[in-house]
Amino acid sequence: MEESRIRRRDLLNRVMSAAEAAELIKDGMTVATSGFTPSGYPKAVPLALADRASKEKIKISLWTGASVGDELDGALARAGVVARRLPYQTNNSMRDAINKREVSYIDMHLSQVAQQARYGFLGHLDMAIVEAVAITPEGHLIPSTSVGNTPTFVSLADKVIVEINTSQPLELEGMHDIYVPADPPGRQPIPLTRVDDRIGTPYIPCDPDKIVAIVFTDIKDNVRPLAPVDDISRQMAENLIDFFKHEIKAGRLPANLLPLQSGVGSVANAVLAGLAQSDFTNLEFYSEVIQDSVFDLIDLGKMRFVSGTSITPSEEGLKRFYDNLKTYRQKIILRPQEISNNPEIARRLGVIAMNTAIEVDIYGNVNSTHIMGTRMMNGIGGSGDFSRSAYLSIFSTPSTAKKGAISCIVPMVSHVDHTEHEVHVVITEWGVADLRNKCPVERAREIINKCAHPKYRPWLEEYLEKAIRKGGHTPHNLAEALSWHVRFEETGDMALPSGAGAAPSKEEGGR
Ligand code: 0RQ
Repeated sequence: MEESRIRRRDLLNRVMSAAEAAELIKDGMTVATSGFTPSGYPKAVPLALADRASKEKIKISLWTGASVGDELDGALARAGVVARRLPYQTNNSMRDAINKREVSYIDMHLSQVAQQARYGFLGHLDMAIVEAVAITPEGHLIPSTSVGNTPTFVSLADKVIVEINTSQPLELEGMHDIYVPADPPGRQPIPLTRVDDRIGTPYIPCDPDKIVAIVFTDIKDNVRPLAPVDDISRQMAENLIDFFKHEIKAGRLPANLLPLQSGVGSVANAVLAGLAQSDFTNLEFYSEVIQDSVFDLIDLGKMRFVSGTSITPSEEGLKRFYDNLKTYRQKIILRPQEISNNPEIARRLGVIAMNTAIEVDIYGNVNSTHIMGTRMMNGIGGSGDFSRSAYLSIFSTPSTAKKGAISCIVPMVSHVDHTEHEVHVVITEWGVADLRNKCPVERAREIINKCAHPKYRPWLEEYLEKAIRKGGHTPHNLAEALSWHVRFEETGDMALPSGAGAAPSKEEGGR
């Protein structure tokens, strides 16, 4: 077993227990790990580190690709080990610690993390902890179910701990394509013009002298369940597909669309599930996360090729991926997130970016990160990497949240992640607002009429008409603009204008 996973013999003597490897991490260090959306992150060493923190004080800065599993973010947050964290997370314990400001969180565009680390913007990197399926005879690393920022972390770190995960099949070898661009002023165009182009190596280059510990583990990726596709998500998916058909008819999209990018979460998965029910074929995917519905599209013969940085399935999805690895290997490439999310490539390929909003304002500004403008949910993730460079940038959200008590269409978003300038289309279960070639007031009418829940429309219309009377290119009543959020915080409900009726029930469109 050891020889098939560690093919360089002089490294065999660096095999040790997770507890011994965790001892190599010192108080005050910056530690970067593999892992992207609970896939391919180290598990045994972080758990051992959390255990050690119960006996001695240890604080680290933690960098990852994106979100990682509870063995890493959860265990370390609960043990109070993390002082600073970047660039993205989805873990309850980590989220709590961030919102209590026990952890300083730097919420970053995911494509920019590796280059900012190389530019020296993020400080010195002491240690990289990397999950791998094997080490090559040269000492290079074969990643597992994600690539993320690992190539850059390995090249920058003083030392590397490798976790060989035997639950990750050796057949993953060959699925990765590792390419790291040179930094300015020497940067060249990335030589990728098709979704399935291979431009790099199937391994992560690593100086074997940096490898200070090798730990064996068989802990599986702690993947997240996906909510079943509900009526609201199904309706949003239908609206999206109608919109695509309309664009094809108008000559603005080819019959097999353009390479698709899709965000994380249940809404994004449902939207893709809708494509599986549609007539589209020969689709291509140039995205970061590869969720269950992508496997459906491959199995149905509707997806020609998929490029991403991580396999992000549910538990059943992961089993299905392993069971059909031979087939999926032919159709999927995993790249560093700097390449999967690269704005240069998104614009060259003409990606259709489909991401999810927490709330959208009547002018098209999108909040994807902050609940009520203050509490961090996850982070901007890769959404902005794609939205600003996409051929078409689409944001979807149910029209209401919290069983209808909150309207997701508001006069002014309480935090801005994606501005009105990069949001082309907004979709809710009620319809599609096409914001292209529209001035602010035209956009506002389109969003209110097509996307807001009918019970909130009168109040939004009243807001807009009053604001228009005050004047300006983008009319607002600033004193009133965020009053919905204030009212929700005070009463637990967004109070409606007189005569607008009660907030919608869940059946009527709340989530
Ligand atoms: O709260 O879990 O307490 O019930 O927000 O909302 O409806 O479950 O939606 O799972 O698709 O996540 C934007 C967060 C949506 C996600 C976001 C509450 C709602 C629920 C989650 P509960 P849903 P989803 C690629 C791209 C940014 C990163 C990104 C995200 C919870 O898609 O993190 O796009 N995106 N990356 O009740 C108060 C509102 C609300 C609200 C929803 N208006 N007010 N609460 N909620 N709307 C991937 C990567 O980058 C890795």
